[in-house]
Amino acid sequence: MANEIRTKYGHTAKDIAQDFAEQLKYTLDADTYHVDDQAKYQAAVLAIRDRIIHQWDLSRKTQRAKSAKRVYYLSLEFLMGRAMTNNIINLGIEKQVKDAFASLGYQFEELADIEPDAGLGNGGLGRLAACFLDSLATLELPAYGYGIRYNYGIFKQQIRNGWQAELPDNWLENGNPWEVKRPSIVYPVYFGGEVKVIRENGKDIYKWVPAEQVNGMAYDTPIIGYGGKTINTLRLWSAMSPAEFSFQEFNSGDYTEAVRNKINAENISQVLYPNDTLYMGKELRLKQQYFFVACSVADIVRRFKRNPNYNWKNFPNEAAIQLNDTHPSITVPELMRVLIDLEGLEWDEAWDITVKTLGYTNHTLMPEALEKWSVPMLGSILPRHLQIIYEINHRFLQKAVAFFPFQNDKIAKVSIIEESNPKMIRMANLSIIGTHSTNGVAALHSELLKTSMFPEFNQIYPERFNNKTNGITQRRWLLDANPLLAKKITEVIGDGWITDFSQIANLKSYADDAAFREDFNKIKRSAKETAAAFLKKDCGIIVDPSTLFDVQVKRIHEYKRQLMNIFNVILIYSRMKEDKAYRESFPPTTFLFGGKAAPGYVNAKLIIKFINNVAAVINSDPQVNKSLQVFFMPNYRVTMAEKVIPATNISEQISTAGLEASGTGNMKFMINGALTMGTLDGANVEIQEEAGAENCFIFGHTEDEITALKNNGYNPMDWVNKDAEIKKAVDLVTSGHFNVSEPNIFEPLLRSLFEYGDKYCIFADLRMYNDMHNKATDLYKNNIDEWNKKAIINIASSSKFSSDRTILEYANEIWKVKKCPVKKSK
Ligand code: DL6
Repeated sequence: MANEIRTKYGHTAKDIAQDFAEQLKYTLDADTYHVDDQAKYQAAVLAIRDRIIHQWDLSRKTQRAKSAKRVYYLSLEFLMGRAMTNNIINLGIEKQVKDAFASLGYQFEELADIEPDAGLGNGGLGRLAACFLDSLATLELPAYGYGIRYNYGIFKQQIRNGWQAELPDNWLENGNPWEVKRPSIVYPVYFGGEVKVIRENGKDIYKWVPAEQVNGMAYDTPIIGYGGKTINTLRLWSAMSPAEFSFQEFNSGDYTEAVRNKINAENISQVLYPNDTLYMGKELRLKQQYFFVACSVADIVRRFKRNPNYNWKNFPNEAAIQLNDTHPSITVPELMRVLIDLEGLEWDEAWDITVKTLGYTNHTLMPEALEKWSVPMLGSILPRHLQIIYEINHRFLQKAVAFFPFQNDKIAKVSIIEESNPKMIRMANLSIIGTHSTNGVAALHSELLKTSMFPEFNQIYPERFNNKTNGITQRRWLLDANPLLAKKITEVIGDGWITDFSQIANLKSYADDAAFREDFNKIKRSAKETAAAFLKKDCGIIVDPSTLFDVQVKRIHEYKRQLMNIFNVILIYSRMKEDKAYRESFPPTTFLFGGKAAPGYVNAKLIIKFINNVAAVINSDPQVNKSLQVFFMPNYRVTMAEKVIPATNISEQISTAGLEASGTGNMKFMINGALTMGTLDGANVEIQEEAGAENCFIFGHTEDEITALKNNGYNPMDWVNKDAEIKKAVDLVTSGHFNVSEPNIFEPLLRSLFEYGDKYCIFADLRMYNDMHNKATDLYKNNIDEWNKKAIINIASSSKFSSDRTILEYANEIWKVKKCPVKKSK
């Protein structure tokens, strides 16, 4: 038996090829001759998955045997992308797998290309969660990611006549061979009904009598640490109707009601909400949040209670629960409910446990993104939780009054309840009050949380506020996404950087090595060719790999200022049209834009249309199109990022200072040797600190200056009128030059700029931006060697931006969790 297992799950190319053939034949009932691509892909995944299962099981058993404290990362979003290449790299079987498929006449890359992106997230917050899972497993920290198994991930974006159209992302259409369904791990989740108070032994007992039940079933995805030792779990919950309920109705003849209830229940995990920075207040969204929180808390409690000698006092020593933004913040009253109503603890003890167990990460400085739930709605869906929230608030306000005597304005600000009509529950306030740690995601952001967003809370709980600058995993974003650069780096500094990114600093001396710079140049060129081939196949865009690649990829949002970027392109275009010398001296450049707009965000969608219209005019103008090309790449996603980022020369990070919490795209570009064109916002500040100001192109008003500008009555027209070139560009736009056959379509954008005061201060920064951009293109054109030197210095200075560093800080300072090494089985 043991021999049989070793043969089947061995790691040689031959073992893998044999397993692949068996999966095709016995699991999928296909054979190597009559087989479609989907079956090939499924069999490939299953053959790889077979090599994960044993170590995965061993990881769980080891963590359990050692009673290790576990991290539970609760997130409504996990933007995982594809798993295939990443998994075989982390397992250390990349070569064997590739050889195995080659021996069968298949190209590994073609199989890998069949995998759909797991797009269960909107952008930064969801992708951060994915990077964190990779780091947790690689650092051998026992961890679970908990979220929702949406049937539909982030929509697919098509561009039709320049406009964004949204298509459903049915990513589970062909099943998901990576995941393991756990039919035995199912929890009931209740909604609605009422709370009865029963007096027992002189004590009030609260009994929630719900009106509705939904079940949550676990689906597990392995998260493989690099080296394949620790394999953690991403556990996603799928909503199901509880059979007993619908059967009752079915049997009593109410078939339609039974079906309706089933559909309502399953709706909960149907689709990811496609908004990242706008809180919508939808009932289904609240149900999603509670659904996954209730299942996750029940699962964590079940695991804790497996120890027959459990003692609730130890709960915070065994579990650290991190709330990824306020989306899972209903955990605060849910844990209190479980401890008090189900486990019989007293309030004070339950509160102590709750606060010690939970940590909260804030990801935004945009007021419109702060979640607030109306009291009547929350009360009708979660009546017991509303009671608990009121009690938390009551007790908290007694404390707050001592800090702010006779300062009702401050008390009103820190209250969990906003006294509006209807009253609203502020989830950020609840999160700060109900957890022991509130962190921002970059130094500037964390500072602004303390000084401008939550100063009163900082006065009450100064010890709770801290910073954890974001990071990205170098394994996906360099080793996997940029294999040639990764190989070159390993050649000169060894492969230690893969798991210890501080070693990337050893690359610094190579910035002075002419041969290395030359190699870097070739690698960048090759990455551009790869990106060009990808874009051609993926969306029919033809880019010229010999040009400078200037890239802005991220969600489309006014504060991220894609509009300022395209205005800069228009400045370049109009100058080229008039100035032959400039036209001839400008290095041929391809401006690439990518990103999704929230479907209901009218101005963001108009920005996409505007970029496309400007692109159409420029790309078809023979006077400029040799040197200037502009493209909007449809359906930007993790897989596209993996191709485009390694190919980039200029990384556009140009948000209005004080508004981007951190950014993580900025870090991905940096480790791939792009130079940052950016404002002093989010983690750009730290990128500049690490790389040195001379190796970045930083421009624009600082956060303080933006505040002062606004306080002094900022008027964009003043800035336009004092700059003839900008004025000309604005006139070109307002004259309809980019929408000749579509009169007035850009009116709303122009109104937002000139009638409603250019909220994001585009025209205050545009001149500095254009000047800095010209400086960058000049350098690229006139001294590519110096450019490459700066690029290498950037890579060598990027050690801080590894999510390994971020996770170690969370682990040591917030979670207090330790490594739990798992022995690697053969
Ligand atoms: O922390 C991850 C990421 C940051 O890098 C971005 O700067 C920030 O915009 C993003 N926030 C969100 C939306 N958050 N909310 N609410 O995605 O988080």
